[in-house]
Amino acid sequence: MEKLIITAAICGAEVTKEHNPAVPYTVEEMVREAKSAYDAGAAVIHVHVRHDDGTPTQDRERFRVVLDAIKAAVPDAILIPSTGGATGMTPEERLQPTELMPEMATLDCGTCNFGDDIFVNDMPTMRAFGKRMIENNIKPEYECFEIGHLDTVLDMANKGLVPGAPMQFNFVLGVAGCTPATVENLAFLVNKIPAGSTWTVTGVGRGAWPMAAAGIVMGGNVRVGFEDNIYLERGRKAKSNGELVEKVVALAKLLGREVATADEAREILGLKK
Ligand code: KMH
Ligand code: ZN
Repeated sequence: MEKLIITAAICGAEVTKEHNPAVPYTVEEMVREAKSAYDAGAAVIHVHVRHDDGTPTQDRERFRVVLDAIKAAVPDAILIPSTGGATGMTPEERLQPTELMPEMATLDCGTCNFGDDIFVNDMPTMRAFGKRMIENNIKPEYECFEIGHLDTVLDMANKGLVPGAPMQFNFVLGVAGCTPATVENLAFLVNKIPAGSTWTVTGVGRGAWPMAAAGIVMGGNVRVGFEDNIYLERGRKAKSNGELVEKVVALAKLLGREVATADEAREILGLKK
């Protein structure tokens, strides 16, 4: 089995300091959380940005400042800015971080319920995001929240509408209103991806730890972080993203899987030229 790539989704767009006071908003807090995750063993940092008051934004200049500050603190880490942003944002708003030419960015693979909201990724939106990533030579992380999202993006890849092989998928399971975080659902998805692809699993809420264990033993990769889950265990909040990553590292050790450095992760993801 390849080494395990751990991604830390350090802040997301929805979780707040009311949920967990360690959720980062400011540039300094973002750097603190990215560094805690990297030092604990994360090779990849998935980045959303906020204004200092916690409001989510996709502002290009805010992304520039945050990404530069994280790069200065952890130069090796692979940074994956979000093009998902928060529900209700326009496609144009969401695309702003792609203007900064990141090596990777998320590409969300279909519309779905998102708690009480709807996360809109209709076909014109997805075609525009695919075109932008082809033009700017950005490797997408294809985020699938629902089973049908995978078929949608595979069809687009066949038609050359999004970047093709080798594809990196992130199966985000357990969002309220979407495909539940079960091993059965994960196995169904993993069995459908093209040979040579890589994949990560993200379990949301109470799905976080079962999905982390499944990702480790099934040969995939694992995402954790405050975007998805704020608890180390029932009733015990994590004090940092680093604590969540440490738990994945401990699980991997128990289960006999080695953890990839950022350099090794770049190789596995095909980012090395
Ligand atoms: N905040 C969610 C509505 C992504 O980063 O690409 C979407 C999201 C996906 O987090
Ligand atoms: Zn995200």
